[in-house]
Amino acid sequence: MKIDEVMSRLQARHPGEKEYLQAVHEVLMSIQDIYNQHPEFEKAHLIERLVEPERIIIFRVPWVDDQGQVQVNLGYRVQFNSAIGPYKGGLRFHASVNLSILKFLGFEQIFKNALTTLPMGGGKGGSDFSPRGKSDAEIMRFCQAFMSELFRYVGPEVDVPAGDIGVGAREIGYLFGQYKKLTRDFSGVLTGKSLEYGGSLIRPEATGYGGLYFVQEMLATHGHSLAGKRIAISGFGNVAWGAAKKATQLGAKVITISGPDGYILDEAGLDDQKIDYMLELRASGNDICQPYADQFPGSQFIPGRKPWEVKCDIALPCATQNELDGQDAKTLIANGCLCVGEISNMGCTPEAIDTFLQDKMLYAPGKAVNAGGVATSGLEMSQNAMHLSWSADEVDKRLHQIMHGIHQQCIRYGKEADGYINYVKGANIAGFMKVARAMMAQGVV
Ligand code: 2IT
Repeated sequence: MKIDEVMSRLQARHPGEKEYLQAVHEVLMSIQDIYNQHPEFEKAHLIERLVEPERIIIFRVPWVDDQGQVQVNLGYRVQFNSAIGPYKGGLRFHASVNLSILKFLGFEQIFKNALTTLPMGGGKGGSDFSPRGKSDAEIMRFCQAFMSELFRYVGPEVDVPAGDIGVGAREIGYLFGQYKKLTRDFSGVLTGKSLEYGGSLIRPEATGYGGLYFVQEMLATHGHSLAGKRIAISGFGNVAWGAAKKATQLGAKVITISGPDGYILDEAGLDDQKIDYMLELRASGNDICQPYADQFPGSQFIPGRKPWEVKCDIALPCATQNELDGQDAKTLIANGCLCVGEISNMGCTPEAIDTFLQDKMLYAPGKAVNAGGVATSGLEMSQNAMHLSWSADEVDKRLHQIMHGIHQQCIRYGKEADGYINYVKGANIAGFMKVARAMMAQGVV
């Protein structure tokens, strides 16, 4: 494989899709050595097939707002790879959504899902619809309009969407209701459902919890634990909430959260009350920093800046792609940061990743660290298929085991001659090898 040739062909075919090209480039860099040891992959043009989605569905989503005006959004589902199971991955509703974003997310999802060991292919979807500032009734009408088209292409053994940014339990409920009405089929077609109709305990917490279980394992390789560590978290949504909750339970001190308007520095650390308040902030659909600072005197709102300038032991990006850049990486290192666990998808820019790897920093990428979310979705699918539900303890135990397994796979494929664990390489190779073998077994399809 010649990476430059693959990339220039891809660039010519998909000009301007920069997040997608970024995600592909990172994986190709990691796998090139092992790929070149398998001439049968090259002969089967495996890479050329892997980098193109099996199918992309794009549709218009017309809906009527509270003023009676007709609105038109775009809806997408990228069915990227089904070599190891039905397409699986979230739906993102955010003004920034476009094909490049969903293709990068879908591509990452293939390897992440492979790492979980559960039978799930990779997919992603969403819309440029922004739930921010919309009424509950508008959100319901939008979700119904979105599913009125999507229902033809999904199903419990075909493609199982879930939440992502802008899609939580409320949206999943409206999407599920419309799917059931149209198909007369009550099935596990979506995950992230509420408990009463087939959801799994621990799914809301799972991305953050799994992230912290993984970070615990990373720290242990250097003889450290979470107790007493200062943690900088970005974001304020479901992922940041779960991460803050588990970090605090494990004895660490979470000193920042952030929103689009800046970040909160709370030197006293988040406690149960503050963590519960994060849920209210998220549900409000407003900016979060000023209300938090007003609610908890002693905390500081630092407008227009990112939390990576704060002196911390551990940094956990929990917001969105490319939220931590090369300069942020240098600042973290200069401030003595020990460990960066990416809980957002592709939270670090390529420059930031290079900086961490050159510095032999404890750094692990989203597709390993945040895989607990989709893994627990996989456990929700299992429970739905068996028509039963597991206790919180049972789900949490399985999640813990899965995260441990992912960490082991990263060591197996990522440990370098000097003992440094390159988690980027480890996660990419482990995920890729499983998918590659499945694709080889299934022929040219
Ligand atoms: O990025 C992700 O892994 C998710 N948004 C969760 C996907 C899922 O199917 O639970």
